[in-house]
Amino acid sequence: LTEQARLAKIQEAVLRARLLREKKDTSSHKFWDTQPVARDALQDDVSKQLEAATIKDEKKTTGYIKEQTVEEIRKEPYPLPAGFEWCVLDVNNEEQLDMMYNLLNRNYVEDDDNMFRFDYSRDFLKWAVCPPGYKVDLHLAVRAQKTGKLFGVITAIPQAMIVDGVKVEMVEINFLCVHKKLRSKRLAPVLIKEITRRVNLTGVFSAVYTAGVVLPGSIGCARYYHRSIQFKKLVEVGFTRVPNNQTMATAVKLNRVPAQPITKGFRAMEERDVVGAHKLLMDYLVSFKVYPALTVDEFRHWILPKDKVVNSYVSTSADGTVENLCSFYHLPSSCVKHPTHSHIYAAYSYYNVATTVPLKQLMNDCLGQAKAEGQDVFNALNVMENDKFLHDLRFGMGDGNLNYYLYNWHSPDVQPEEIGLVLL
Ligand code: MYA
Repeated sequence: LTEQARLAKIQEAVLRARLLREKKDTSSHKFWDTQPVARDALQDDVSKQLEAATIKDEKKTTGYIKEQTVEEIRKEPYPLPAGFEWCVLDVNNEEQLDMMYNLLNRNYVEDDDNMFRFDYSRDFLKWAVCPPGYKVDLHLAVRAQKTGKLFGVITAIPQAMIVDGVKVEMVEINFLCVHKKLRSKRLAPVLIKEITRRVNLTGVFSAVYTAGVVLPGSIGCARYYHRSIQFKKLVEVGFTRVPNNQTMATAVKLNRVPAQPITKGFRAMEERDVVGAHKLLMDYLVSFKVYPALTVDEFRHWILPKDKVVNSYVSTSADGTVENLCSFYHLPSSCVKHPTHSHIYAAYSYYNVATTVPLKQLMNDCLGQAKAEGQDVFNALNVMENDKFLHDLRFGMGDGNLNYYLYNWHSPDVQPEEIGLVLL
């Protein structure tokens, strides 16, 4: 590097560091401080930042934070508090699926005002935790020894990731949940340590996950945006409000979506599209810093339409080449306190690639389909190229951030538009 280029790089690194500082967590964490996740080495002293940036520039920024072998991994499960035991959940067994569903339905993620709580459907849970190569042993739960009642859960599924051009075998962690009655008793760290041990025994040492909370190990932070579809209902449940300069009638009108798709040949994706759509997506994802290395089978599992779970649409050229792809998954939230509305039906933007029409047009068609599928709102993160349509298609910025994390893998910090990954 020339001296000038080197200085420019350092200045950029310092600026990024400053911007990231607000988002990063520098407080002490009894559990996380013991784990192999990226530390936030940001310091107030600018000269130290410069030094750190210079060192970082020369240091390799990829690889394991802690090198391990399967032989070194503890063979026995971690101990649980008296009265509790480990179990695994076979979600293909209706009774066990029900147990998982009920724990999450009553105890999983809520908004800051505790008005809404995620209500992942049973079919969704089955889909989410059983991709090709899944292991029942990694659908881990804690139950009461006497009653068999579930008090905690955490899941891991296999997923190779590409991070800054390097392919890494990882797992995706999701559905960490502790029953409300057992909160703040340090059960979460035990669940995390035990799933880590089990994953390590399969020869995998890194993981990817997202969370609303800010913890050590974050590599980037995205924001949720919301597009009202059933505006009136969303006002009734307190999800949104009529803007000061609008009436209900104008707001409803402004939030209309196309009744018919504009994109020529737009239709639901089918098995015959899988190979072509997989190529289209993987060719597209290459331009991002973090994305899943999906095999054709994994792609088929994640994207082919499944009633009330995932919808996907394509358009093709005359010879059947898939040219455009858009998709969303279904994640309703229970309205915790509302007397009449039980749920908000929400579609979440998944993977979208537009090559022959503007992305904005494709996503507008996608909004129309979401409405036809009974959705009240369409949510999207500002990841990938989503910024290209959020404003024009009337998405409003939400108040929730979603932090992206890597466990035991060095990664550069990524901006939302450098992230090519949507977790469920
Ligand atoms: S994100 C969804 C998380 N779930 C919810 O938000 C549901 C509602 N909340 C709950 O059920 C509980 O509040 C949970 C914490 C279970 C979240 N990720 O037991 P505690 C740390 C990681 O006393 P509780 C998702 O599913 C916290 O900083 N750590 O607390 C991805 C503190 O540590 P430290 C978290 O409130 C999950 C410690 O836990 C989270 O009773 C990825 C306190 O424990 C969180 N979301 O229970 C998990 N929230 O003192 C990591 C709190 O150090 C996977 N904490 O600050 C890592 C990779 C593992 C595999 C590796 C393989 C190689």
